[in-house]
Amino acid sequence: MNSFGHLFRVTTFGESHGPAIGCVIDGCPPGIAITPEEFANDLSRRATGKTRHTSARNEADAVEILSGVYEGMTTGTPIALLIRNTDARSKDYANIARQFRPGHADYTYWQKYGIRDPRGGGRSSARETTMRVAAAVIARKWLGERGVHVRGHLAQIGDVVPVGHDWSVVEGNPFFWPHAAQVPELEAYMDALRKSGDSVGAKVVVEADGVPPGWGEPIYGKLDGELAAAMMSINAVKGVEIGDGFASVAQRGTEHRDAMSPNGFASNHAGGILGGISTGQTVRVAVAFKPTSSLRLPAESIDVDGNVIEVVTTGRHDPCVGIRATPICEAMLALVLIDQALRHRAQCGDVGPVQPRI
Ligand code: EPS
Repeated sequence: MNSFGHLFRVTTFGESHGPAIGCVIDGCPPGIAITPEEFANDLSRRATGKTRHTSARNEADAVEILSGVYEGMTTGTPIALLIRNTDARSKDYANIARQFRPGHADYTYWQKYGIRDPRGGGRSSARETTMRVAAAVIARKWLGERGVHVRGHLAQIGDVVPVGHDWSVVEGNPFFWPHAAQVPELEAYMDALRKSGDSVGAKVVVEADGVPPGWGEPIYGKLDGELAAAMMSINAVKGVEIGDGFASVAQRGTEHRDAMSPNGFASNHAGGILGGISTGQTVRVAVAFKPTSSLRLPAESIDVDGNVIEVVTTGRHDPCVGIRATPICEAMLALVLIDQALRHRAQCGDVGPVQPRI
């Protein structure tokens, strides 16, 4: 399955070291103004090669719009976006083409298909997430015109957590970190980690403001259910929380419930979703990323013939893939929201900022 969404349906294709990656967006509303240049900012936020803390692969990530846009406007027909791969170094993967990296999808791809493209992780590479971010640029424009805005930040690297929170500093450092005073500490942490050859996990928090009450299907298409599936579809994700998430386990009902008054809710433990439907509050999602599995530190493993081997991964890899995951999680949040908004409009007829029905 390489398609995502019901009405705003995104299909991605391509491998890390193939000639190109791309997507087709079907069901996009007509009349959204869009130019190739508008993709650059979000794609650059996600890209490798921008700082020493991510993989050194340096892709231009230039978007070609092949269809669905006429005179700078979406036409309602399928939108095809293409990005050519220009900086793949497939020789880095020659030694491990028949080996499995512990913790990597190359083992399960092999078990499932009996064949895999080992170059750059093939289809399992984070390279694929480029197209989700590209598709979400269009989704975010449509949502923005309706007062819905998505943003995110890194909320943990290893055991380091933010000790302050200021949205205005998030875009000003390479970690999407919400507390500027900690950035030198993170730089030193990542430099030491990279030197050691090891990797580390991370947590991303994304939020959507301006979501009106009512988006989400009550049973099988719950907004939180689709958000969990969307976030879990990102490479290296091992956990998703909505609102207070796993902290809810230790809470009492009197603490967790969000009191209501004519002025709105007094708190937001629910993360903006009740019964699978948006409440009108901020939708809040936290996403856990595992440590990257491509390591130059030797590990015991097997090859495709079942022989015991010692695997060493050379080449360019992220020591913490979560560092550039904030734009990807934002993209998935936006893609779920536009799809749910269109479904809500199809069934209930209203979309956009509405007054809570209380
Ligand atoms: C990746 C390995 C690296 C990363 C890549 C993801 O690729 P390569 O080994 O070809 O240099 O750079 O990520 C991207 C290129 C991207 O755009 O996200 C991996 O092992 O998943």
